[in-house]
Amino acid sequence: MPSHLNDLMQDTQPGLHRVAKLLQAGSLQMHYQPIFDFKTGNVTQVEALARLIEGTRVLPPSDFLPYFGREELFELFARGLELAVSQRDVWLHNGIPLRLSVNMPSFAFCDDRYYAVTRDTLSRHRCPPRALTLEVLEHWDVCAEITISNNLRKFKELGVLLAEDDLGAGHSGLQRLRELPFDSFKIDRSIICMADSDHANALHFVHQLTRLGHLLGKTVVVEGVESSDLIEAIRILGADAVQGYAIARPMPAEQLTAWIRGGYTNPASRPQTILTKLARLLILEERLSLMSEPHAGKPSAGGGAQSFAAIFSSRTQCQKGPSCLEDHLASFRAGINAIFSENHAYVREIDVLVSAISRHGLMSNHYRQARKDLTAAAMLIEH
Ligand code: G
Ligand code: MN
Repeated sequence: MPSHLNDLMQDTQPGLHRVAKLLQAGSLQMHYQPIFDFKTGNVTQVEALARLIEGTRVLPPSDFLPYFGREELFELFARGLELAVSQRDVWLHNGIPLRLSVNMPSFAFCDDRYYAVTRDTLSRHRCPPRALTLEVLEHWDVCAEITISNNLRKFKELGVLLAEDDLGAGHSGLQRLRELPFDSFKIDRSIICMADSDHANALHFVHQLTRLGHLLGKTVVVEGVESSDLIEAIRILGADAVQGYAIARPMPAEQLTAWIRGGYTNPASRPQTILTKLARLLILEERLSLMSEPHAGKPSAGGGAQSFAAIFSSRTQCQKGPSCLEDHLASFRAGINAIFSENHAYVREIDVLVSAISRHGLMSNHYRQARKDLTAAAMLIEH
């Protein structure tokens, strides 16, 4: 064995022993993070997240998951589910009905024990299966495709909901989303990371992934949301729910009870910022683009202005020829004015933006640059 592997084994064995003992000794505690549902304007669901208690320390999953093998992971799931489902009972008796999300490794679909323990835990607590969402993170290639889909079907028949977790990160890809009957997916926080300055890019992902999810009949949750204006932007873009520090961090059950009782103010009533303006602009773009489908996005080969105008006027419902384009652009401009209305500060940028559309189309670099300039101007004024 190479020496670095030898070192690793020596390092991980005591680690495994320590955390596995904690798990067996009942030191598992679940923390709960609220998921805010836009439709009801309430927290209707919480994600249960595992913590191991070691003395006064609360160990997060990153401190123990790397040491766990199949057996420990199953134990963690079984115990965690039991704790979460019992806690749901307690909340229910206290007049707080909450649905649960529990994380489950994808190889659960090739290990019958996961199905059995889920069925038994739910029935022991008389918990309706639809009150439980199992969030599945992909580490596939663990067993045959056929085994995965058969087992997945068993969970579906039981009636629990299935979510693809961390969509867009690591192994959580679009192929599985297309193939497997997930009820929902969670857009990974890396997708909405606002560290780079191209906010439009992040919002495009949320918007289009949400549209994709809805077209496929799935519910879309955005996770890792760290600011309240981003919550509002995500609402504008049409996602169903959000989760993240901007709402609340994961917390122990009693704390969550108090937090819910304290009442959570609807984040949709926050002031408008550049992110919410940008989200509204993306919706306007979408509308304009649908008016000119299927060609509006294509950069024009010849004279840009003419081709974009021609596309509009060639639409059968467009009786008025080129003036139809003018009508659409006028209402687009009115929409932008309403979004960026403060003291007419952006007249020049808005002019450039609208003319970039009529001359080069919505998907052109000219338009993207004009949108960047408008955003930059708006940010300057905001700060
Ligand atoms: O990937 P999963 O759905 O299991 O996400 C839950 C994890 O993400 C938890 O470990 C939680 O602590 C973490 N988390 C939750 N909200 C946020 C957030 O707003 N920002 C960051 N960086 N992490 C978060
Ligand atoms: Mn999860």
